[in-house]
Amino acid sequence: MHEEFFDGRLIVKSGDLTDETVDAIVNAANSTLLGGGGVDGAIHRRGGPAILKECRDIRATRYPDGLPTGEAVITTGGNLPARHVIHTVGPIYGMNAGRDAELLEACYRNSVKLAVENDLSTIAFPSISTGAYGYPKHEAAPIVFRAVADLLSDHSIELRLVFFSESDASSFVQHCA
Ligand code: AR6
Repeated sequence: MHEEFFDGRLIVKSGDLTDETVDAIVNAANSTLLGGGGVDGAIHRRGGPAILKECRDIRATRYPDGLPTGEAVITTGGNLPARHVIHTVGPIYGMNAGRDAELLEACYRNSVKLAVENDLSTIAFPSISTGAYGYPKHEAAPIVFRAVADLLSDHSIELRLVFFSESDASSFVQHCA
């Protein structure tokens, strides 16, 4: 599926995030920045070692204790069609003293902030935290939609929300309002 909102500036679709030809795709990483499963694994597999090398350098120089939840950093896209990867750490659902929604929203906001600072204007997101990190998809949907609506009104950017399955994408559209 493929649905457009806000005059085409938001695309909600199903597919593999690593296929997106955009300025940046966002990685649902963990605080180690050293890879993992899910979309993180797919990005590093297809993007190649240049991404991991930059992540290691970021850990060594800026985040020796790991990237905090809700923050974002940027690397090359390596061999991906996307020019860059923005790595953010979503909240592990239920482990943040009631701050899950705030932290999920921060992932989207800080990723876009970093993109804009780097003069990037097309950004594709996965459904952060809704896999291994257990965020219920119907609960994440309105939080993400509101965050994205605010970001589109504040910046001249184009956003894509890329869901792995057709049913995740249509469930998002059903629950986002
Ligand atoms: N393209 C688009 N969406 C995908 C893809 C893909 N190639 N692969 C998975 N998804 P997850 P999280 C969807 O688990 O919940 C990793 O091990 C998936 O269906 O990737 O933030 C990290 O290293 C789900 O809806 O991320 C962390 O340790 C969504 O992406 C941890 O998992 C997010 O699922 C992060 O967990």
